[in-house]
Parts: sequence; structure tokens; C-alpha cells
Amino acid sequence: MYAQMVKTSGNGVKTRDEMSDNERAFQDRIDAGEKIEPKDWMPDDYRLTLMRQIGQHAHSEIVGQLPEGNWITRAPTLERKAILIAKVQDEAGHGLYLYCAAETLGVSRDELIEELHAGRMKYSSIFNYPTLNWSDMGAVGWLVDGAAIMNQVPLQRTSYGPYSRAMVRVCKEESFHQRQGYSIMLKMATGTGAQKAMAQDSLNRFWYPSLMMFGPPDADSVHSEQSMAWKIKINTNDELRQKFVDQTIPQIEYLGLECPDKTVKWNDEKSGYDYAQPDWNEFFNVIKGNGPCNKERLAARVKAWEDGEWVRDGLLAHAKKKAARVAAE
Ligand code: FAQ
Repeated sequence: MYAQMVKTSGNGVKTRDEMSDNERAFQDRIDAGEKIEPKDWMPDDYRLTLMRQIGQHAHSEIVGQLPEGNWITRAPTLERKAILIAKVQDEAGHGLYLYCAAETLGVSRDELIEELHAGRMKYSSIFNYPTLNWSDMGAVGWLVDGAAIMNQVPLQRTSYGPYSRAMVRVCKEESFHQRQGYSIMLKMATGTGAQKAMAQDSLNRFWYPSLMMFGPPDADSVHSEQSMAWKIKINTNDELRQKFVDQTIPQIEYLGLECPDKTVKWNDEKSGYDYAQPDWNEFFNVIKGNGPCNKERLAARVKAWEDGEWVRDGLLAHAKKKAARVAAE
């Protein structure tokens, strides 16, 4: 299944002459801004690209619970603990909406999960970095959710109806997540010298991995051209990364912290900041499975799935009994 999903790229976008009648009619609907719904005709590659992207997005939400879930028991106050629990729970909900959206394309949640657990399907690179202390909860909420929102707000206008509708609620919740992260950062950055140093250290460690969340530079993005023609993606990776940098630098200044990228400089001409690229070798290595926490994250997901088997079996047995009772009435 995964091999099929990833083969959907690099062939270039078909010209109108190369398209079949169905493909031309489909592209016209996309160009007119219509939403594509599950029962509508769609090219196989459109379906597979969406399964890949929505599936990876769903996995990211679920795996993304791990770095923060790890800090729930160590939150410094009851209020912070309650907020963090709510946030982590929201991420589980996002994963579920997204698995449902993927299922409307004809792939089951079990298949997607199997691909993830076999290490064939990806999730966001960012969750392969460790969260070492409480201020990392601030950095994750502020930067990671901030990058996620930057990417997901345009996805509310994506061409596939179920995905775009799922994004509306996800984006509302992500805004709360981002604010709770910034609130932690503000508290730390205006606290004692030691607390401010922790906030700076978190920013230093999460800055470049957050920039990587938007995907490789446009020149190396194999899926962008076709995905943009189909309005699966609305912006390129580099466009969104630039917007994220432009939004975040003033926030760093407000916190009284320093950007780890010392080359950051406002550029009047482009009306945005010039900034240094992350280490793209590190990125490709992380998405190949060799980041600091890849093995730990996957092992945690596989264990949760195996530990939950009795619950799934119980629910299925109950559903069967209920169906048999209804049939006998
Ligand atoms: N990590 O050709 P492109 C969140 C892969 S949600 C891992 O540019 P595309 C909420 C890509 O899959 C975060 N792999 O690909 C939260 C492809 O490999 P493939 C997740 C990456 O799809 C917060 C290859 O590189 N958000 O954080 C990454 O056109 C806090 C070539 O790349 C979404 O998934 C990466 N960062 O563009 C939860 C949003 N980037 O599949 C908990 C939806 C690229 O051929 C706590 N997704 N790759 O083997 C998208 O918008 C797109 O899929 C991109 C990548 C922009 C991520």
C-alpha cells in the first residue's frame, strides 16, 4: 500500500492534452474551486496522494502526543497540568478526524496503522526530537503548533472536502495550543535567570527542527508541483517556512530571547526576514528513521497498539452480540 502511495510523484503535471476526458473535467472542477467529495470520480494518483498526506498527518497527531504526554505528570502546577492534558487529548482527537478523512478514500485505519508500525509510513520529523525539560513544553506549543497552524490554515481550503472540513476544527484547537505554549515561554523568559536560560535552550534546540516541519526546500519537494495543481497543497514548503519565520522573529524579541540563527535579518525588498536554512542532511536522516527518538517513538506506538488489543477485541465481540440480538428480533 505505501509503495503505491509514494509512487505518486515526480512524473510532472500532465498538460491538458495529455489528460483523459475524466481528468480534464476533474481539473476543471479543481480550478473552479469546487470541493471533491468521497464518491466523486478522482484520478488514482489524487486519491493516493491524499491517503499518503492525510495518513501521515494523522500519524503525526498521534505520535505527537508522546513528547508532551511524557510531561503531564511533571507539570509545575495543577493549572498547567490540566491545560497540558487538554492539549494532548486534542491531538488524539485530531488524529481520529484525520484517520476518518483518510478512510473516506478507501484505506482502512488498520492498514494505515500497520504501515506506520512497519516503519513504511512517515510522521512529522519534529516528533523525533526529545523534550528534556518543562520549558520544552513551551517551545513545542509555541513553535511546533505554530508551524502546524501555519501549514494547516491554508489546508482548510484544500480541494478534498473531508480533509478541508477536518482542518477547520483542528486549526481552532491548534490556536489554543500555540497560545498555551507561548504563555509557558513568557513565564519562563520573564522568570529567574535560570528559567530564562532554560527558555533560551529550548528555543535553540527547537528552532531548526521547527523549520524542517514545512518539508524540504521547494527544489527538493517531489510532491509539491502536482499537489499544488490539484490544490491538495495551497502553498509551497518555502512560502510557509518564510511566513513562519516572519511571524516568529518578533515573538522571540518580545520574549527577550535570542534567535539561534545569528544571520536573521529583515529584508526590505522581499518584506520578510532572510534566515539560515536548517541542516537538510539531518532532516533526510531523521525521516529515514535515524533521528534521536525514532526508535523510541515507534516502539511506544507499537506497544500501545498491542496493549490495546483486548479492548478492541472486547468492543468487536460486543458489537457482534448486539448485531445478532437486533437480527433475532
Ligand atoms: N516530516 O514532496 P514533499 C502537528 C517527506 S501536525 C516527515 O515536500 P509533501 C500537530 C514527505 O512525506 C504536523 N516527512 O512532501 C501537533 C515526502 O516523503 P514521501 C504534521 C516529511 O507531502 C503539534 C518527502 O519528505 N502536519 O504537528 C516532512 O508535498 C504538536 C518529500 O517532501 C502535516 O502532516 C516532515 N516534516 O509536503 C501534534 C500537514 N516534510 O511521503 C502534536 C499535512 C516532508 O514521499 C503536538 N502535510 N516530508 O515518502 C503537508 O502539508 C505536507 O505533507 C508536508 C510535506 C508539507 C508536510
